[in-house]
Amino acid sequence: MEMEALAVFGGSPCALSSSLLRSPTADRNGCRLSYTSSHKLILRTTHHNHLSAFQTQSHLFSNYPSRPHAHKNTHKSHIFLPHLVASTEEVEETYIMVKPDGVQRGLVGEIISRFEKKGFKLTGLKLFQCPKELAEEHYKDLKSKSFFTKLIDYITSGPVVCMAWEGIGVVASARKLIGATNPLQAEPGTIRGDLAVQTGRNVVHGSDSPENGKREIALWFKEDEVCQWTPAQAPWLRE
Ligand code: IDP
Ligand code: MG
Repeated sequence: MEMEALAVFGGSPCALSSSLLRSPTADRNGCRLSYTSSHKLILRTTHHNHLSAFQTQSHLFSNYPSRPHAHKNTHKSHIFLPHLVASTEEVEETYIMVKPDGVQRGLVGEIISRFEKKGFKLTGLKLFQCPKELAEEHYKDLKSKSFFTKLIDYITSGPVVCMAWEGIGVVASARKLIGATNPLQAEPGTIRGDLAVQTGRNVVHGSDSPENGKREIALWFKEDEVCQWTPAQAPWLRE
């Protein structure tokens, strides 16, 4: 559920089988993939800007460290969301995935459209049959949950649509567009609120922190599959 997602923010290194990632080395956006002597690929996240589990009320308003392509304005303003703090200044990346039920139900266009219309920038897109090992790595923080096996079966049951999106505050905003984990509790107007009924068939995934956005994009995309470009509408979206 959304509160659980907040508690798992962190930058712990993860190991994954070399068969999962066809690019032998990749290094983008602070995530480095490298082989060890045992032919494992190691993903190391060097960025530490994240939304940590909040200990005190003062943590409800976070200040992300600047990124090279962040907006120049030095005044940092933030907006408070129920479970995430969205920066109104920092350009972030998030991994969005249409799950197999979304693909089977013909909802791919509808889901992409929600993020496009909002004004975020698509930087990566592919239809992909997810191997079991990758699904387990992606959801490793849920390994102890009773539904873990069912979740892996679900995610690998058919093709998914993998997407990388970029924009100011995109991580928290995408979570708002997606809605609550349980679609029956998701607000109307959100993707899950409008298009799904069950937690186990909730049609879409969205990263739960900027750090996990980077981690997940590096996990699901090869370096050359992510495209940097400038949308023609950019000046009409940002002052
Ligand atoms: P999130 O997708 O809203 O971030 P998480 O708690 O991170 O929610 O759970 C990941 C995914 O695991 C959910 O989207 C859903 O597909 C599945 N899931 C979570 N809780 C349950 C459950 O209680 N039963 C079955 N599946 C679940
Ligand atoms: Mg989650």
